[in-house]
Amino acid sequence: MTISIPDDILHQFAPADQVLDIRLCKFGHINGTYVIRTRSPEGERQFVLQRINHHVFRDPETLMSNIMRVTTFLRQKIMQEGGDPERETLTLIPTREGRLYLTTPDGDYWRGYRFIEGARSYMQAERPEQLYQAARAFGRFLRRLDDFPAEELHETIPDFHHTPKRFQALMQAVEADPLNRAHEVRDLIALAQARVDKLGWIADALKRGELPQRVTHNDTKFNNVLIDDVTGEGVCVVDLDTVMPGTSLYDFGDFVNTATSTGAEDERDLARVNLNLDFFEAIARGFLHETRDALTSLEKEWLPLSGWLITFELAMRFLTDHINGDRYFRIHRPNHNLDRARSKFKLAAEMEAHQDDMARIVARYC
Ligand code: ADP
Ligand code: GN1
Ligand code: MG
Repeated sequence: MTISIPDDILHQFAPADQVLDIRLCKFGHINGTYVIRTRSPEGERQFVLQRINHHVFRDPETLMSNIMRVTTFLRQKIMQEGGDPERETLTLIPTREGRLYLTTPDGDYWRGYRFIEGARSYMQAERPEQLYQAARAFGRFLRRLDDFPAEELHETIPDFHHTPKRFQALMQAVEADPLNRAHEVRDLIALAQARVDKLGWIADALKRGELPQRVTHNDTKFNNVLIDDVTGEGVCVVDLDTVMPGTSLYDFGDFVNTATSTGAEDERDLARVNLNLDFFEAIARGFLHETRDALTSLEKEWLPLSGWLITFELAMRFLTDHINGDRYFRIHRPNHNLDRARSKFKLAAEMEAHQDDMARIVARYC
């Protein structure tokens, strides 16, 4: 399929006559990501062009200001540590007019990033070592932002990981039931209702000030880390739209959620969806390698359960979107969000059954 992007958009980031080809990157569920290859007198190069989903991110301007501040801060930190700021953090490419992003007359928002060469992301891990490296990258991201004033960042999606509010949103969807889908998913709704008392512990502890507020990534999916082709290290954390105040438990929990299943996120054969404890161990080892000295004892104590909570939360989010008519997550087939929800509820059940194993593993690396 030939992809075309209007010249007036491309032109803001590269002269249109230098564009060799455009590839669509299919990894994400939210934004539209394209890799543009160009040829100029200086040679061939690539850059990333992204259309920000402004239905999901309602205030792109403050979002972009978060990203600018965080990447500038990271660049300094990386240089102090003797690292390579061109590869270890994202770099925004300003528009020809010197802006951080482009707004089109139809109300779309576009931004450019330097392409990080010699690295790529993967949908699913093949070996525990890859997860160890990716977990280290997310842990390093958290550690490097330890002294960034979290309260100065905007909340790009309010209450993003507020699990009880995610439950309420599910109940509202069931109540409204615009496509008459709720009766087909009664079993899943009942699963969520049966655990309503177990959903608030992180939100409540944050409110009471028992957990430190940190700058967190909040979307720590395995494919949001670029893995170096040669060294295998997690070289750069990408997808910074949800970087905002949060807790380390969101980032650890979400990574466990996206990376420990033996099946795909949308696997229909639930017999294939089990918890891979070797993968979990690699994640705990990598994350704690970077964050052990920074985390409080309560954060460490709750790490094992955070995986369950964020998995359960995502299961409810997929189910909510299915009932609402697939308005949030991009789908590629009918009932896609329902398949994702079933797979996530199964993974969460596996985590419930293996809590003791997970706690034993985390304790080994604390
Ligand atoms: P989404 O919000 O849709 O998930 P991402 O920002 O995660 O979008 O981008 C989608 C994919 O594009 C990433 O998983 C990664 O593989 C790739 N990617 C993003 N930014 C870069 C970059 N600067 N260099 C190389 N690859 C990138
Ligand atoms: C979305 O954008 P992407 O694909 O990296 C979602 C995450 C979910 C994830 C599930 C902003 O992430 O919260 O965990 O899908 N991002 C947003 O695959 O909602
Ligand atoms: Mg992504």
